Amino acid sequence: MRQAGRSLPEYRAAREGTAMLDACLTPSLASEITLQPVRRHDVDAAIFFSDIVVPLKLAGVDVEIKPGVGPVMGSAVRTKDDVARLRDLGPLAPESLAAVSDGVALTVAALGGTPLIGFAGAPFTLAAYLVEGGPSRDHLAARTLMHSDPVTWAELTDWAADVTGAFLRAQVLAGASAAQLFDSWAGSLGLSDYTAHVAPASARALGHIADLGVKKVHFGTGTSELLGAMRDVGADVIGVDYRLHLDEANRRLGGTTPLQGNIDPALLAAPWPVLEAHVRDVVARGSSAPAHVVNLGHGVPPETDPTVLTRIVELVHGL
Ligand code: 1CP
Repeated sequence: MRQAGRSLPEYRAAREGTAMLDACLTPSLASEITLQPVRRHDVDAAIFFSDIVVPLKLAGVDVEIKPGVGPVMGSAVRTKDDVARLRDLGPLAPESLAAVSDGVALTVAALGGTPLIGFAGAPFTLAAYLVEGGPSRDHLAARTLMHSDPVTWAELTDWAADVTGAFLRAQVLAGASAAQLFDSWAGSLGLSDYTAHVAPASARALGHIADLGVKKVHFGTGTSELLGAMRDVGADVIGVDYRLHLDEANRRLGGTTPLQGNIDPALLAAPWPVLEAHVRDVVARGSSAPAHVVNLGHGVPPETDPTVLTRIVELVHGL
């Protein structure tokens, strides 16, 4: 999860000379990069190589992914007129998503039974990039707009929900067996802001795949106070970041919801006995939930030794 591929030398070789978004939209390359960690680590599922801003790009937004920075917009979306211009781009037509559908279909065929997880960014996280113009710490401009012009904010997040929902739907229709919605930056919101100004658009995004029968995972960071609200937008599984123990997350969710998580990425660089004890603890705490998908509590740092990841998978399979 989270730019996981960057720790692999074979990823860096495959990406050499190709801009990130071009790589995402080249089906054979996106498929090859998706398969790399499955081959190397023997994980039980793959996550499609793409990015949460791909549907924005396909809708016509001026966005690129700058190396070492992340998604950067040509201009920030700050005013009612800016949002109107965005909405004029219209929804994302299925034919605009051909490169995504083709990449997924190639990948599913090559995986031969190992499931593929499709994903998309949630409307708040996408709006945070659009309004800020790029990565930011506290998403101040986005949260200002939310309160100073709630109508424009709702128009923006509804547009984002439809664009990202179409991206997710294309992946599932092309063969992805589960769908993950990343609201990575929702942790900068309090519960009342989340419920009033964000949850409706997230429900709208997931609504795009409601008829397709795949399980929906919903993940955010710093969202320990939002877990129930994030489930209630229509998720089947809650992804938990590294800040909250899984037994406590399960308690907060009333013992009803499968969990995904939450090995602390910081410990990937710790001595093996420290990391091993942590992984065992994560698995033990996760066993309190109705089901548990083991993964990281956020992304793999690019400098991670990939052999450590292989060793974690072996350990978890043994458990
Ligand atoms: O992990 C994987 O490789 C799977 C594919 C994947 C996924 C699931 C990529 C490829 N991006 C994402 C999701 C994504 N992208 C999220 C949600 C998950 C999370 O919280 O990290 C977010 C917030 C982004 C935005 C983004 N794209 C960032 C973060 C910037 C910030 O604000 O901190 C970055 C660095 C990117 C670029 C990116 N996306 C993916 C890769 C492999 C890369 C790195 C490109 C490179 O340098 O090679």
